[in-house]
Amino acid sequence: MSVRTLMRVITALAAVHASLASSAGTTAPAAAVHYSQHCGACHGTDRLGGMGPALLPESLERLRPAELADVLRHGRTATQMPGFAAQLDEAALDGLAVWLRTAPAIAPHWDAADIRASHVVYHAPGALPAKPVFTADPTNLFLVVEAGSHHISVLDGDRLERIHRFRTRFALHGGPKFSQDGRYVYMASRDGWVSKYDLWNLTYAAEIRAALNTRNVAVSDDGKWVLAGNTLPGTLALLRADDLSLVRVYDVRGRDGKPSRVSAVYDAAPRHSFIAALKDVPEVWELPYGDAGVPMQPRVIVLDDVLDDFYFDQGYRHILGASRDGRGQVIDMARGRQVTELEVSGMPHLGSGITWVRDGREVMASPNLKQGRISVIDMEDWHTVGTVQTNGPGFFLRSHEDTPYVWTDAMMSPRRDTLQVIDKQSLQVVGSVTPSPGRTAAHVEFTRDGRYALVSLMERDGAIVVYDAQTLREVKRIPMDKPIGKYNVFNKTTRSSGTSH
Ligand code: DHE
Repeated sequence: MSVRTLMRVITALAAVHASLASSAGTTAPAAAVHYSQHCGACHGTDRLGGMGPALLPESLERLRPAELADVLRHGRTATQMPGFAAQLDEAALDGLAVWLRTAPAIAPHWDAADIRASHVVYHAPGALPAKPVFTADPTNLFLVVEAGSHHISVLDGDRLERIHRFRTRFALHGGPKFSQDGRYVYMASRDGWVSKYDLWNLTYAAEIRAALNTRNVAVSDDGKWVLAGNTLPGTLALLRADDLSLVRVYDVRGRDGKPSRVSAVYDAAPRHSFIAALKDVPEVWELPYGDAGVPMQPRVIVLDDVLDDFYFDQGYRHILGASRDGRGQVIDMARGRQVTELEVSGMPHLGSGITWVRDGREVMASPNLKQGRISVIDMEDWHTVGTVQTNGPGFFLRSHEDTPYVWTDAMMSPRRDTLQVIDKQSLQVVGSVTPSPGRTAAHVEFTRDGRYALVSLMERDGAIVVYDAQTLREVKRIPMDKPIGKYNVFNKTTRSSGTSH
């Protein structure tokens, strides 16, 4: 056993001991014992994950209490997670659920040495042939993230058929990011794993655990760098894109030293920089790409307010941001300051914003997480040119240069089974599709020619439902296990204005 492994075991034992000691007189000691008896082998004695995902409060944030209770009792289908209803009584299971949502007495630690120790290179750069092993057009592939059992399906975008399916790390989040030639795709899991997958050879190239909890990754358009934005700990991890080796960890703190989680990282290709949005301090960081071996120093833009959600114009000259109290602002990247306020209401989900040209002017729209309305904003003078009433609050908005329509969902409302189709010029709802009544449908992506729209039926026995983007008629269904997002190589690498980047 190496000194590092020994230290980890001692820390894990100390954590169990501390949680036993700190909670004497409650059910926590029993829960800690149950954890080490039943969970530790797969999820790590330190709760940081192993064969199973990390079980820290941050990792469980998105699981509703009823869902956690169900998983503890009955396990998860199509995974190795068993249920414990036969071994533990109700009180013990409830106690375990509470304990899992409580932060460990000793804060989990993940530094540069931990990151480097997690690094695996499956195929060294240049080791595999630079030629696809399949006949489909590699620029018109779709990647579909199936959250049910943590897989990605690779679809041929011309024949609309699955050509491959592979297992991913637990709970990918954020869009996978492609290299410019479309050969490699970089993915981040909520548990902090960054994976590089070789799409031409259909195999993983490298992986590294950049943090214990991660938001997303961005890839520089020169193909050299990957930046991971993390929430536990609050860091940015800069990786070399060729083998994912760690270059540098930035401890994220405001000017007053206050630590911050990272909301998200973006590649601002036209500016040759990364942009990191911070969650706990009113700052945005810009990190110019450096040459190999030269770490990038952040340029700090100080804001009036912490921004919760962001949209960048196509040239990355402006950031449109919304704060938690619903205030909107436009920040000029060159001047490094707010230039105007933005008229917003409800909670616009600017991260899912898109742009198109209307009456010769560029306009932008985003779904709203709290209201059934979409505001359309002029990108030159920032005034609201129109508001579209929809079925209810939604999460994603999508279009394509070669379609006259914008598609929106209402997945945060009782009408979560229906997507509405809005005319880009008249701003009127002109149609709708309901793939399966009563079942959640959201997230659209178009084929590279804009002819077909692929919709996710986000259920365990779900599907990708393909629609003719002109007639709105269903063309086919491809069964999937809770498909969430889907990503077309061409639309992403050419930065189509109808999709996210
Ligand atoms: Fe996401 C992208 C933030 C919850 C599915 N989500 C993003 C991005 C951000 C973000 C900042 C852009 C990063 C990128 O693309 O690299 N998401 C948040 C949240 O703050 C929120 C509300 C709470 C949280 O716990 O993080 C949240 N997101 C969710 C979900 O519950 C979703 C529906 C299911 C899930 O898997 O977590 C979800 N988010 C997505 C998807 C994208 C995404 C599918 C990529 C969209 C795209 O098409 O590019």
